[in-house]
Amino acid sequence: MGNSKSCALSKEVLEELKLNTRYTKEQLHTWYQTFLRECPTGRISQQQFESIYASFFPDADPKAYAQHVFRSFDQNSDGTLDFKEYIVALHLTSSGKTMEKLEWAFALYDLDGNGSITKNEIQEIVRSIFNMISKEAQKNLPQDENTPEKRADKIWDFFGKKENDKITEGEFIQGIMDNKNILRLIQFDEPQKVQERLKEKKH
Ligand SMILES: [Ca+2]
Ligand SMILES: [Ca+2]
Repeated sequence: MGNSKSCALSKEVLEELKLNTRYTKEQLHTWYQTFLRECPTGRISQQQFESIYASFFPDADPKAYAQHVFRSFDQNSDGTLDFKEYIVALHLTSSGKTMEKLEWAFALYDLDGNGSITKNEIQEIVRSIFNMISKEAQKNLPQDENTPEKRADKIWDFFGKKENDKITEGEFIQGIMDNKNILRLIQFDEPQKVQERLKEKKH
């Protein structure tokens, strides 16, 4: 007997996702089925999200970073990722346009969501990124960026900011567009790899 709930993806969500991502209706339907199978509640909790990261980075301490990434994906701040938020995250990190990715990076760094980034916020994210890098790999980092503090200083200097200044979203995006070196310093590309592996699972 057919299950009437087997394709409960609402038309609104489907249309919105089709509009904002490059995914087809068929792909979205298929992913939704898998999503529901793995997350029967239709939502990914922060704990589940953290354990996904933990399983991908057994030798690191990805908890803090996973929490920050989770927050940046949880658009309505209800503490869970629903299918829509999940697909937008997948799209952003794997195939989004540069501008979308930079907007997301800004949201990641803007911890309190007040529309500007302080040096403290930079330090906090950079620290969580360092927890993802093995001690061995940290030894190979350039002298002036081999601690979270040094790297945060370097980013701050790139933007030509004084200690208590703030970076607005416009400055953040423009700064990175003007100098791709900053991109390397602010990002950790593993989320993309995580997303890709998740995506493989969904096929
Ligand atoms: Ca949410
Ligand atoms: Ca802020």
